[in-house]
Parts: sequence; structure tokens; C-alpha cells
Amino acid sequence: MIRTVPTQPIDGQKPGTSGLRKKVPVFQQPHYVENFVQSIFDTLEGFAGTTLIVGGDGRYFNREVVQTILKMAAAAGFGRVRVGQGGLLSTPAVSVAIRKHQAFGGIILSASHNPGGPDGDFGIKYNIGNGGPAPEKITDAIFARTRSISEYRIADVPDVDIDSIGETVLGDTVVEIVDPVADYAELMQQLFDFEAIRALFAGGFTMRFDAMSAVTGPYAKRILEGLLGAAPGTVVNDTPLPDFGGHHPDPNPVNAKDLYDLMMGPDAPDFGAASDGDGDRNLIIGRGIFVTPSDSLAILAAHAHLAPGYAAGIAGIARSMPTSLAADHVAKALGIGIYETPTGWKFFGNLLDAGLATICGEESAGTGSNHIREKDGVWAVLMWLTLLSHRRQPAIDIVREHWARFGRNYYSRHDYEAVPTQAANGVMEAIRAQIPTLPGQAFGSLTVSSADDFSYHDPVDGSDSKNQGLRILFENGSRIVYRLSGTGTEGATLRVYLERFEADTARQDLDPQAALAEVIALARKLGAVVEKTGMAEPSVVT
Ligand code: VG1
Ligand code: CO
Repeated sequence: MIRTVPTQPIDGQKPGTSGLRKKVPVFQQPHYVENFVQSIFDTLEGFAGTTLIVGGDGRYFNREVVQTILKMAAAAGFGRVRVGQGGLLSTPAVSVAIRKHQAFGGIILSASHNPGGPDGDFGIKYNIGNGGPAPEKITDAIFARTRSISEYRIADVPDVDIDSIGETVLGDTVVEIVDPVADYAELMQQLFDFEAIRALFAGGFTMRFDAMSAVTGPYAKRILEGLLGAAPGTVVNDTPLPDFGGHHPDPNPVNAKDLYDLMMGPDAPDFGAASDGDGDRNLIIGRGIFVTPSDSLAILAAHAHLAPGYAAGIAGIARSMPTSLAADHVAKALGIGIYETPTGWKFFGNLLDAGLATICGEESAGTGSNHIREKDGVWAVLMWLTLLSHRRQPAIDIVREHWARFGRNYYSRHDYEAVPTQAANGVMEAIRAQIPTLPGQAFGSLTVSSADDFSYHDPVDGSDSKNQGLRILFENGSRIVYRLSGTGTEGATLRVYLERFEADTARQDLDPQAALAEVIALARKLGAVVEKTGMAEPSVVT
């Protein structure tokens, strides 16, 4: 019943910041999915008879790939595969399931915040037994395997009915179709005081959660409207669609424009939030204020003890290098550790496992904690609701009070998308060449205090990750960071991260682009960004 199929290596199956991401037609090539999945299994050891978690964000091609993985997992000898009904599981829900059911690992089908549909993106990511993304050591080994693979194994069986809850047997493997929300909702109830949040909604608090026609719809609906009593209709775009309804499920003020406009307008509810394709990102908007992810991380870290799951306080905060220094001010005030890692959640896993960090975050709308090993969009919303239920004041006041106490780190990210790879590399090379001579140089009011090519030494396993972004630090606390995206599927995306610190409360209410004008101009000039990319303006400013 198991078929061994001869195959040949396919170029380019290199996992990036978060798994293997390509256009759907690339994944649809013969053997493409099979080669990659077999390369994952060939890289792992000792999984015979263990459990594998499988699910995805419901995007186009999700259902087909789930079937392939089930048949290959059976051929590989897993004892049990748990799959979300309809092939759905959010990224955080996969992490929850791996940990709760002591699974060997999990496979997530998603290209996260990238658009879906037949011409959109698809992705496959492997998570290890702690529930987190496979570390570089493993993704490198998987990639190496894709270059030498000569056959894959697949069970020759009909498709499994993935829409009905229950168990099916494939050879020696039990396939279990499960409610995708149950385990996740149960964990949230352990971490948060649902009574307190329910009381907030019962008191007339209003909210909009935009699931962007992606995977968080069922989670948000069950938790916010079901368990917490938010008004029906609080969750919008709540049905996961294969093409996300044509939306770009990247929860930032640009792509979640409807929500943003609502929150800035006269009919704004008290609170707004959104999540991305696979449910691990969060957008937080109060009435009249977009809370930057970097600020949100700092604010949540400062208040985490209000949630029962963190009542004992937090051990430390970890942030990715481009994320603003706002969290550092909080860590200092709390007298706890602060860790600076490369971009991508996989770098937080060891710090969380070792108990060094409790709360982690990235400027790209990712926030999470040691409850799992992924960032978690709905979790971040529940953290905010916890805070709002205690403080009973508008989000905008909470943010302003935070700035008054810790100072404000004005922050913005400028993305230059679909740039020819050579041009993007040209910007990086231009900066890299200047790094040795930048320290000490003054540009207007900005004097460079240090500049480097960021490398990370993992304090837990001792591994080193080099070339993780070019950063220029200034004496007044400003910062410029340049990096190339590792999740795009078209040309290169240059990300320029811009930051400036402002301690004076009288100057904390400026428009970020205006407040950062000098830093922005310098960043463009140093990298000759306009000349090299041929773009007068970035594609996306967040
Ligand atoms: C981007 C973000 C990064 C995030 C990654 C995965 O990576 O910058 O912070 O961890 O996406 O997020 P890059 O390499 O394109 O900058 V998700 O929600 O797409 O899995
Ligand atoms: Co995501």
C-alpha cells in the first residue's frame, strides 16, 4: 500500500524567515510538495509511532496539500496525525496542539501575511516538539536534503474526509480530525480572567475584530462573541476563504484600511484589532490611535502581571533586533532581562524554553509569550482586553501614559517591495561598505555612535547567526536598520526600519513620519535608496 516514487531534487526549496514560501504555481509543480515534505521527514529522527499536528490557514491549495501530507505521514510511520477540521489550524493553534498532545512536531501550511489564491503565495513550515518553528540547524538540514533527494514514500489510499470530526485509519496511522479551536480556547481561559473581560463587554464596551477572511475568524468568533459576550458582529470577515476575499491579510493600517478608517472616524468602537493569514500577527488600534507593534510589546510587558497566567511577573523580554527599543525601557524599569534576536520567531524558542524570556515581540505585528512557541494574534488581543478591563480607560490614554513614563520611541518601517535582487543587494552593499567609517560621523543633529552587521550569539545553545541586518545607532537614541525580507516571493524586499527617541512629553504627539523626517532622509541618502531601487517612495509605510 506504500508507494515509493522516484524523484529528483528541485531547486530553491530553501526555507526563509518562516518556512518555505513560493507562488502557488511553484508548489503545484509535480513532486514539489512531496519532495519538501519527504525532506522534512528524512531530516527528523525517532518519530515512529508519535503524533504529528497538521493544519493550515485555509488558503488556496491548503486542502490538497493536507491530503498529501496525511498519506506521506502514514507512509513515514507516524502513529497519529491530528488535523484541524477542514484542514484549518492557526499557527498558534498548531503550537498549542504540539505542546498539549506531546506531538513530535507539526506542519503548518501557510504563507502567513502574503496574499493567497491561485496566483498568490503558499507555504510549508515545520515546527518542532516545543511547538516552535524549527531552528536554523534543522531548516538548513531540510534544505540540504532537498538537494539530494531521490525518492519519496506515500500511502496509496483514497483522500481522507477532513471535514468530519472523527478518526480514520491509514495503514498503521490514526488520522484524527479535530475541532481547530477547542485546545486553543481552553488555553486562553487558563491564561486570562474571562470573567473580568466578560464584565467589560457587559458594561457596553464595543470592539471590532477584523479576521481579514483568514484563519482567525473561527477563533475570534468563538472566544470574543461566544465566551466573552462581545456583541454579535464584533468579528468581521470571519469566514476563512481560499483567496482571503481578495484581501491582503497583513494586519497593518495600510492593508486593514477599513478597520483603520473606522477607528479614526466618528463611529469608532472602543477598540479595534485584526490578525493575519495564519493568526499569529495582531494589529491593535484604539479609538483615534494606531498602536505600533513595538509600543504594544512594551505596554503589554509592563502590564502582563494583570493576567492570571503572568501574575508572578515576567522573567524577561525578547525582541527582534529591528523592533524598537521601547521594550528595553520597560525591562530596565522592571529590572528584568532584555534579549535582542534576529528577525523571525524561531530565535525566541530557546530563550522561552530556558525561562530567560516570558514575553517576546517583533515590530512586524508579532507578540507572544511562553504559553506557546509562536507569536499569537488572538492572545495579544486578550492581553489588551485584560489591560482595558483593569484600567477602564481608552487605549489612547494608556499609550500616552506609557510614553510619559518611559519616553516615546517614534517608529516606522519603510518597505521597498519587488525590487530587483541586484538593486536591493546594492543598497545593502553600499551601507556595509560604510560601516567601518560611520562611527563618530555627524549628519545634522545625528551623530553615529556605532554601526554593525548584526550577528546573534544564542546564549542557550551557543549557535551563531550572522548577517542579520545592518544597523546604525546614533548618540541621541535614534536608529536606522536595513534588512532584506526573507518571506517575499517576488524579487527582493528592502526593509528600512527607522526610530527616534523622545523623552519630552510636549513633543510626543507628532506624526511619526514628521518626527522621523531627519532619520528617514539620512537613511535614504546613506543607502542611495532612491537611485538604486529606482523608487521615489517606499511601497508600504507602516
Ligand atoms: C517578516 C517579518 C518578521 C516575521 C516574519 C514571519 O519577515 O519581518 O518579523 O517574523 O515575516 O511572519 P521578513 O523576513 O519578510 O522581514 V509571519 O506572520 O509572515 O509568519
Ligand atoms: Co503570520
